[in-house]
Amino acid sequence: MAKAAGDGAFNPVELQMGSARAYKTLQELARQPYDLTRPGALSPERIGALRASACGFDLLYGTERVEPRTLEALETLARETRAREQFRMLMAGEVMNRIEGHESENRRVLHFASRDAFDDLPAPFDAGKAGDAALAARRELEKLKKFLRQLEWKEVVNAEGQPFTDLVNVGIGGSDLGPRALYLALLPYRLPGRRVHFVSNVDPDDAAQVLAGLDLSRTLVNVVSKSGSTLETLTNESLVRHAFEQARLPPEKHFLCVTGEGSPMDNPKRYLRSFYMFDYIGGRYSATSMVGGVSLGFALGYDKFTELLRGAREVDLHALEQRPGANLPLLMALLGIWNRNLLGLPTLAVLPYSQGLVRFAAHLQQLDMESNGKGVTRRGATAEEPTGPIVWGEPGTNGQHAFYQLIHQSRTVVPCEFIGFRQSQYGQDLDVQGTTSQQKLLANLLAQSMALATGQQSANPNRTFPGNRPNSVLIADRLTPKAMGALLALYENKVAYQGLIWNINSFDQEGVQLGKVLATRLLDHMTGSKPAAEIERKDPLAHALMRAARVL
Ligand code: G6Q
Repeated sequence: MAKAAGDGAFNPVELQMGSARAYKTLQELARQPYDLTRPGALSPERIGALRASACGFDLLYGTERVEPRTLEALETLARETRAREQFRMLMAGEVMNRIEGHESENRRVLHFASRDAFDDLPAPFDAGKAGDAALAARRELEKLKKFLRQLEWKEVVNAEGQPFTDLVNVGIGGSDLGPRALYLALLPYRLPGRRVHFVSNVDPDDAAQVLAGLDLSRTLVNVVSKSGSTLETLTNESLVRHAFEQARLPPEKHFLCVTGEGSPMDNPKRYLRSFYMFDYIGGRYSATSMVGGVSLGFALGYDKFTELLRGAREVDLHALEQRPGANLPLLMALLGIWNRNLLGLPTLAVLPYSQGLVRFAAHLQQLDMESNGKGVTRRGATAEEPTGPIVWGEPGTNGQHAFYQLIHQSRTVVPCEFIGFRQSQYGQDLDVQGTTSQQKLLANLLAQSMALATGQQSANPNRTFPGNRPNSVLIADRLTPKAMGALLALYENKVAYQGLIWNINSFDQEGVQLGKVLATRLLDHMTGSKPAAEIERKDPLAHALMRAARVL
């Protein structure tokens, strides 16, 4: 393959998965992938052998369509594309968010630094160009710790001297999905009497619904926007500020903000406290920065929030693991590449058997699809191979009663990633007809995984299920803050590994700009800030849009 395979310094953008020798081997193997439906194909030995464990999670992948030679070729692919070295370059602060030879973000990728807060968990290499990011993260964490203590010790209270009970997080995309998913996952760990609410949509009903029923006098509002210029967030901030003004409550005593230093929102006079995030942290990777830190810290307290960071940090360090088959995020990435590129399966269902993870698939949808839904390589060329899958999912067992028909029998094969926990979060369970609810939940998870793999033959064609539906099971003891941090980082690092192997930039998001620009043009027209005749003459697309807008 191109230059890359040589020793010493290499330019990651020159790595092409398609020209790796291992890729050719994988294409050969993909002509006859392991048949999970064959009698005895799912032997206990196989289930026991195709298993990897790290950071409290076990990955069972005997139900994927792989065998030892597939795994060997996938590992060789990782070596040929220098995946681990590239990952280390990310963590060491190299400028990896870029497209060579074209205008691009040209940034480091250092969400890892937001959890580099533990002296007992150092990186096994010189932090080099990432050192400043870790220092900045620790500075923000200190600010957060102080603020949370002030809330706890009632040094920061409302005008009547009462403690704050509620916090409304105003933000969208990466400034909403991750924090929301993590908050919902960790509800049982909340401090007594603390609740967090989320407003994201520019639909005014979102804010109206959240604000109804809140005692604003005891509510903090956390406005989160890295750019400080997102239309939805600024609009919602105005709606919520208006509600406070109507209630004769001074917003600057209730409003917090998380934004980029120097952004249009960086005006500490308007806020009770301002926290910062940085250009080297992408929105969808920002849940462990102050973007998630303020709302999660308010809900859980500082110590529990740092447990979450510790779980993520342990996984980041584990992601450097060299031993073949032992690096969990890399293994997940490689199995995903096998399904996506070699077996040609375009979607991925993430199915958590955990009510706490009710919004986790929504977060992963953004994390994966915005990162790896790319058609251009880091050299600016058209990507020759398919990249990120369409990610979707819902918690089990609810999903079983909804869309599992399709994943069992449709001609569209959907790879599935199951996630489960041995124990429930609340521990409130009962033996009903000989088993607990938690046992029923886990039995369903394992049964679905096996059923998808093996299928079923029947004389009745309508009761025939073809099987060979690749899937894996990720399992841990309990969904704690630490486990949540680890799970989050497992997926973040899986997505990053896939992008590195595909040679795409997983850290920009040009594709979300186009519609935004058009909407702004239409709004210009609605406010009359640009004469209609001028728009019609100069901009045929906006002209067409205005025609369409007549239905409004
Ligand atoms: C995430 C994206 C995007 C972003 C939102 C909000 O990676 O960049 O979802 O998080 O558009 O942006 P702001 O935080 O700048 O308001």
